[in-house]
Amino acid sequence: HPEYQYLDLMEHLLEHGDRRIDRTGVGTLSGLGAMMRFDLSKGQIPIFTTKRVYWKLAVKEMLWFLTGDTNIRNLLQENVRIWTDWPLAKYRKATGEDIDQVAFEKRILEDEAFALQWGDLGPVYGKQWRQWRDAEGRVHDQLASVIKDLKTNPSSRRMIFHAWNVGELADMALHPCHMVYQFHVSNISAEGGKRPRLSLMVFQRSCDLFLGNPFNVCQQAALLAMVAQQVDMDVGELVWSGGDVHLYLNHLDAIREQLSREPKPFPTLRLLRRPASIDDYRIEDFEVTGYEPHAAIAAEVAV
Ligand code: UFP
Repeated sequence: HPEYQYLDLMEHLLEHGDRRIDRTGVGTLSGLGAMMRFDLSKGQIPIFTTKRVYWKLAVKEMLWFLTGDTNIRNLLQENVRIWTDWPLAKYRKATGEDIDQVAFEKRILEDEAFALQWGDLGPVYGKQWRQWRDAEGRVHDQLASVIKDLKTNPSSRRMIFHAWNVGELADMALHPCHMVYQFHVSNISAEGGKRPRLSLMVFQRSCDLFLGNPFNVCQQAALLAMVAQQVDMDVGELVWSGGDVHLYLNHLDAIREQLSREPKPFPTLRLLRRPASIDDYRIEDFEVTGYEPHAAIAAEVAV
């Protein structure tokens, strides 16, 4: 079962990970360099099954990246709360006010001026993907360029979008974790005849394997499915690669529990509609069937 790539990586780090301090102060078991490959050509989506993954949240986050937005307000409107920690910490530090997360989110939703001042994450993923500003002030829609290349020059080895904009890192709530996306098309021999097949490789420089990775691979697979649909190609493989892959020390019991479970088959993803462009997808377009995971396992995010 392909999920063993994930479980084996966590098990390896439990046994051999380097126990070290990290930015958050929680501490990790860490290693450098990992790869997982998921063959998605039969319509599967890698939503891990050894604990319940809230895949709609992950796909909604991906749809939010695609809009180019960087404020948590639109995420909260979709009931996605995974980015609140950072602006909340910033707000508490700046004002000294001991506001709880629910009250902060309520204010972001109800008060647009407050959201503008306190809800923005800086130039994170969406900004870089859709509006990368270069030294001359020109704005680049990297995702649109990739889609154009896929349609006109699919053998290109330059179909990349990238979020590590060095000059803007200091203004981002969190430096990009999944930072490089590279597309690749197979079945494009000169003889033709076969339908081209689109694959995606992602490089993620830093990965919280227990909480972050299940989200990341399923949203990346969703992106691959959307782009393939837009360029009329079949879906091939998702190749996920990680730099600093780590287990937070406060997740270890939860991870041991997860490792004791047997994976079940991956579910199937179907896009119910063919939107006019990559900008027009909605969460209702994603139909996932056959997802029967083990129970969820809760754990704290390191901020
Ligand atoms: N992280 C992920 N996936 C993500 C994301 C963050 O695993 O999509 F945004 C984790 C990785 C790391 C932390 O544990 O968040 C980021 O911290 P740092 O910037 O110090 O690597």
